[in-house]
Amino acid sequence: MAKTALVTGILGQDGPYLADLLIKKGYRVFGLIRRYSNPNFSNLDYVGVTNEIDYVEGDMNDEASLLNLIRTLHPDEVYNLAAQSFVKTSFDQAKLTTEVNSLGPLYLLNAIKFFSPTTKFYQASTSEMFGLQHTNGYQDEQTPFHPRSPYGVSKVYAYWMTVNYRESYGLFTANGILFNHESPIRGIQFVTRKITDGVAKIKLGLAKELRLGNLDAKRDWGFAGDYVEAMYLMLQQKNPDDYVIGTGESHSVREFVEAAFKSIGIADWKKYVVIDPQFKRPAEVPNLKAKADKAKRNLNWKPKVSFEELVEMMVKADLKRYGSK
Ligand code: NAP
Ligand code: G4F
Repeated sequence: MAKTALVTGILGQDGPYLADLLIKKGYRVFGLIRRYSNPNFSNLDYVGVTNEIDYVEGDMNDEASLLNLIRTLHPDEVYNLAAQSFVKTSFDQAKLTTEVNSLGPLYLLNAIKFFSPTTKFYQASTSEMFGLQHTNGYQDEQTPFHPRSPYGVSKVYAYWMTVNYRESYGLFTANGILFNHESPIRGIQFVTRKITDGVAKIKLGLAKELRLGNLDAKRDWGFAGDYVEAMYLMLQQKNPDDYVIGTGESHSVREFVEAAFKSIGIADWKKYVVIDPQFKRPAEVPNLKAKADKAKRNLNWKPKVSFEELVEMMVKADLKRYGSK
């Protein structure tokens, strides 16, 4: 019989890439969607899996809907990707962020504990949990947490609950501590997609400027398609564990801007970029750089797409969206 997986956050960025991978591996994929008058399937359409998923309705804020899904589906694997995932918004909507990102995973863990204890659980943890902390300039599984936003704090809670349910009840639960990963279907608010979309518009004469916040922040950016493989691999191991996933390369927002403009033949990007304080945060995470040696060793995982390839892929996709050949 085909293995089954419940994927929350199916309409986001990672959900479609993960669904595609699981379907190719022969899984039946159940995708959790909230109740919408008009759900947006454009990311699933982009990846080409819209019609291959069984959609189930529920909400991370609604415990009963999650309990009922686990009770009735008994999935082999649950990938909890749903979140209020935009860091800047979490400063203004801290309670909502906490409910979705902290209590949502707790509801799923309880549902598994009570109704389906053999279900394996993946929690989408994040490098934002490290915040200011680093170990000789990088972050790995041993680096302590010092979150710098309500988003980061909410994810630390879910991280430890995931560990705690493994230690307390023997559940197969794993945290993927993923560093920033991007793609042509990255949400438009996130800085990479905002830049590639802006650059495409400038190239096509549809915009004159690109307004950004802190250009000095550094991130370890990889390709989402590579990262969902790591999620899958974590649930295929003999023993559950937590893994840092990233490229080991760090670039500033300024470098991303430079590379994106360069890819359309513009060297003097400063003419187009305006610094706008509204895009700065009350507290910043200055520098993220992964040391993913454990994932390489135990999961045999490594990223395939380079920083330059990622920037080019995203700019090209945005140019295509606006109709450029
Ligand atoms: P994303 O594009 O923002 O997608 C998040 C998804 O969560 C959306 O589909 C959204 O549904 C869903 N969601 C939000 N609130 C919900 C609720 N109350 N009930 C049910 N679903 C809800 O995020 P992503 O980039 O794919 O990231 C996936 C996960 O990895 C997130 O948990 C994120 O925090 C974490 N993460 C991401 C990165 C990264 O760089 N991308 C790095 C580390 C960790 P709607 O479509 O209905 O709004
Ligand atoms: O693209 P961002 O909004 O991503 P951020 O805050 O790093 O969070 C993302 O990655 C996390 C993993 O580390 C995930 F957990 C999280 O869910 C999300 O996917 O911002 C990146 C950097 C920040 O330092 C920000 O201050 O870019 C800087 N930035 C500069 N100007 C901007 C802008 N960010 C945004 N969104 N918009 C700007 O105009």
